[in-house]
Amino acid sequence: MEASYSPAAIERKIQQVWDEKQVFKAVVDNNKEKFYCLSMLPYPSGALHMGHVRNYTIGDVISRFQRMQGKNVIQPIGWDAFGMPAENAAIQNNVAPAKWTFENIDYMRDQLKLLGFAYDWSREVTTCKPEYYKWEQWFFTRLIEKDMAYKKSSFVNWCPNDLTVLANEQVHDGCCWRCDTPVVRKEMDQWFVRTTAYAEELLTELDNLRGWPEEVVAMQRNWIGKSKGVNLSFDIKDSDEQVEVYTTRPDTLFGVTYVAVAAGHPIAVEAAKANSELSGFIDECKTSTTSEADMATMEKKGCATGIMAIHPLTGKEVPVWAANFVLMDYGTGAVMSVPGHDQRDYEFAKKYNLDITQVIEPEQGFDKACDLTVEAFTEKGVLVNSGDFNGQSFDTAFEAISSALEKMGKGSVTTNYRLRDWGVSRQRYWGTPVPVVYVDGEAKPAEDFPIELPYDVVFDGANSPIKNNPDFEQTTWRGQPAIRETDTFDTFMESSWYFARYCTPHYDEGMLEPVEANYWLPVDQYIGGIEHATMHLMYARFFHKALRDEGLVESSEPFTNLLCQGMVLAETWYKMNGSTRVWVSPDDVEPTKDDQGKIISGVQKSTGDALVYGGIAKMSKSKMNGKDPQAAIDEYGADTVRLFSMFAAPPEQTLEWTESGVQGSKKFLER
Ligand code: L3U
Repeated sequence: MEASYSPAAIERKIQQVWDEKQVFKAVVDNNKEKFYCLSMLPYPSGALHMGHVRNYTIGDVISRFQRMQGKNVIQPIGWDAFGMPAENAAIQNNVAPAKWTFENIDYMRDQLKLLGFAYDWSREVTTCKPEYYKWEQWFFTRLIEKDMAYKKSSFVNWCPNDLTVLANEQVHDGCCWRCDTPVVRKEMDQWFVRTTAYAEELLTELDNLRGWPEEVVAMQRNWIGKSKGVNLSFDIKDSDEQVEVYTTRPDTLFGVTYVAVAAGHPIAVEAAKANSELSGFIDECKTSTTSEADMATMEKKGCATGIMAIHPLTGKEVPVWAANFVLMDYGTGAVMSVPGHDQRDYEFAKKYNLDITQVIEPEQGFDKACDLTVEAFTEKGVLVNSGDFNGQSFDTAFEAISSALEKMGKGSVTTNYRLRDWGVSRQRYWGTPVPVVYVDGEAKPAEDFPIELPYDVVFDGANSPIKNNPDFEQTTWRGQPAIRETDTFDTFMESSWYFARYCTPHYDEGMLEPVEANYWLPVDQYIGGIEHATMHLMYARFFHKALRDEGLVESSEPFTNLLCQGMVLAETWYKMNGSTRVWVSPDDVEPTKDDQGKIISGVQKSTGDALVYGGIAKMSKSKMNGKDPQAAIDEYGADTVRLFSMFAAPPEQTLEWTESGVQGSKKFLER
């Protein structure tokens, strides 16, 4: 019968053989070397994107190559299944996040199978299942016990639309990265993981990551941001108080003309009691951003506190200003301002008419002059206007000035990192419940795992259904009544250790079975997008070290080699509707090309409308230029899609999706 030869029937047959034989399950032969190949696990967003296809095809080809080299290979896959998209879908379409997530997983799993990737499905991990996250909860309580996790009240970036905190990196131009709502500052209790305890190790081991792209290593180094500097204090006039500041440029100390403190600094807050202008300014700062990128570009504003600080070396008085670009939870919440040699301080001084003093001059032969009527001179050079230190170079002056401060008991040399502790609390529902209970208001690490997130919930607007919910909140701890924490973890928690769990996915005596885990780890080849160069890859490196220090793994780094695949691009086309561009799918375009094959114009097939060519861009929903992998598979078959993904560009570079290119791949296969 014809039906039995239909593509769907053949697919089913292949599927069946696949499921029964589990041909790609890793069988360990002790005489062989191991190879752990891992592509970043997907969010179950609904359907595969071409970017996934590319990422996973690269991983599949590497695995196959290693298998053919005779190695024991594992190539696992799973689902990064918690997070806000499931909740937003729930709020919009009235479907429970769990149902939405599991249905998406089923659909996307079928798509991965259709593409013929040789995953070991027996290792599939789904991070929203209690059998997975209960170990994360257990581990977090271990971190609390070791003082590697703690609760602290702090100012956070708050998205009033999503009702949750955002990491600095999730704030783009002062707005939420997901919904574009302006972010506000809010003070609240948060759970933190002490990533800074590993700052030095995270930095030094970058030198050993020779199999990582240099670009990613540089981004990590920059994120850790180690600097050597001096902590010093300014006495406050007519008071016993002092202001502590940190500087990497003690050589410019004689150029300090004011001290800038955060709006929340105790000195500013105290002074504001008798100063309504200052208290108004402090209130205004409470609603502005804390993102570093935004700090750099936003308008610098300040307000004089009326307080004078005393320069530790010259004894001169300098005014103390409250400024919106200084953050209370960053360093000491105060900076010494050297407008002659720092551009931000310069702009602030110009705006508020504060003194600008030159204390550094360019070294002889240096190609840049110092002209303080135009801008600050920020290079290192030779000291001037600096008393006994005149004529000294940066290094000499660093030593001399810091030891002078040390002798007076007014300063000390310290190392500082830009890296912050990782705030892991989210106020949303669809995440791992933070495993903490409160007994008479006191936080206690939970003792029974999992603390299950109820799957069956009803949404009331954007509020988390486990908040103000007695069924979830009320519990006991060692026989006493207790209240559960209702915050959940940042989803980066789950993706920080999934690669380890894949080694022993069904082990139920502990988080990891050490023999298996140590056999497979570290991952030999990791493949994923450059968008994870800092947060995910830093958190995973941190977690691996924390797992090591818990005695669960022996290695110190999780990923030996890293490949960041390039973007998938496609043509964009639009027509004008008044002054707005209406994007049209490239599939619906009949282009006209010149002799060289260059696109000149195009016509929309479905309407006959004239179109404008918008160039090549990353596939995106907004530009309508995403090619649905499913449509491509249906049209050309999985082999063609895979072949094209691998051969149209080197893995690290951008790949331009063109129908003619794909047709060429198909012809090649047919031959
Ligand atoms: N779940 C996370 C994630 O990014 C990964 C954790 C390890 C934190 C690639 C694209 C992406 C990533 C162009 C896309 C992998 C979509 C999974 C995905 N990808 N493009 N999940 O589902 O490259 O870089 O978003 O390596 O449009 O596919 O992506 S994910």
